[in-house]
Amino acid sequence: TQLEQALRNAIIADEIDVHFQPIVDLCTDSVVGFEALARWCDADLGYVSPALFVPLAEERGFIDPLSEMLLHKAAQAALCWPKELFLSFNLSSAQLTDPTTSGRLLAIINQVGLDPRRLELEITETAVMADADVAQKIVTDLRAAGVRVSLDDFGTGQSSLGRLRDFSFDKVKIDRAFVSRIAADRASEHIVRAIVSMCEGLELEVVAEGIEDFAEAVKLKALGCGMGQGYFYGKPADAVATMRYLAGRH
Ligand code: G
Ligand code: G
Ligand code: MN
Ligand code: NA
Repeated sequence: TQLEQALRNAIIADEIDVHFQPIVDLCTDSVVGFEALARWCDADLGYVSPALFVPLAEERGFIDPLSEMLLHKAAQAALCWPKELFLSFNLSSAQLTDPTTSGRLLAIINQVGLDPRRLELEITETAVMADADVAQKIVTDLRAAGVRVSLDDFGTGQSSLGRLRDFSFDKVKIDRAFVSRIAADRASEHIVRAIVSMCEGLELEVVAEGIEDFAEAVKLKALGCGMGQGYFYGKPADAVATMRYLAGRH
């Protein structure tokens, strides 16, 4: 297809960029890390969402070169940030079905010189389910190297609770579907309260995604949620704008 060819060309020409969205400590309001998000603006097609081109790359078998190129760029950008800030990077389902993934990702950050303890990988419940044994091995290998692993889009997939029991995660990211309704809807508030309490017991960190206004931030903080992310704190921005954002907060 036209899109597939354009994407292949963009990868070869190194035209896929990576943007960064701040993740903050809700108690202190300070930035603790950034999530890397792929961005592609094609000359002919215009802006193409990663929600479209990431699954396409997976389906056509070139997610590895794409993801590795993005991690390389993201890790290089993270080297310029204060050392205490982490880089959170999304992995897709296909990457979690290949046991060589962990070694290749570790080789990239090693080559760039990023401390593995500053890297966090986001995986979804759906991705874990594709091949649970292989995914388990990848997660174990990464964590043994000091990389942290978070369960992304929590609450929207299937059998989330079983995953928390069987897998060793470091962090849970509450899907913005709950956050966006937290001020208006009691059910979402109860669900978030329960997730936060469960994570406390399991000794997992919690991030609320998609915080868009002050009221949501206040509510999540009151519910004991440790970290937050969303347009209220900052939209995804390129590496240069991210450095400016950091300078502006000091
Ligand atoms: O930024 P947002 O529209 O920007 O992202 C849409 C979706 O694409 C999200 O689910 C996000 O996790 C995913 N995504 C963004 N960048 C990457 C990436 O580098 N790798 C993978 N696997 N998913 C990504
Ligand atoms: O699936 P994942 O959580 O990785 O995707 C993150 C997605 O959420 C990206 O598309 C990102 O641009 C988007 N996003 C981040 N913050 C907000 C927000 O406050 N509101 C909305 N609507 N989307 C957000
Ligand atoms: Mn994510
Ligand atoms: Na998410």
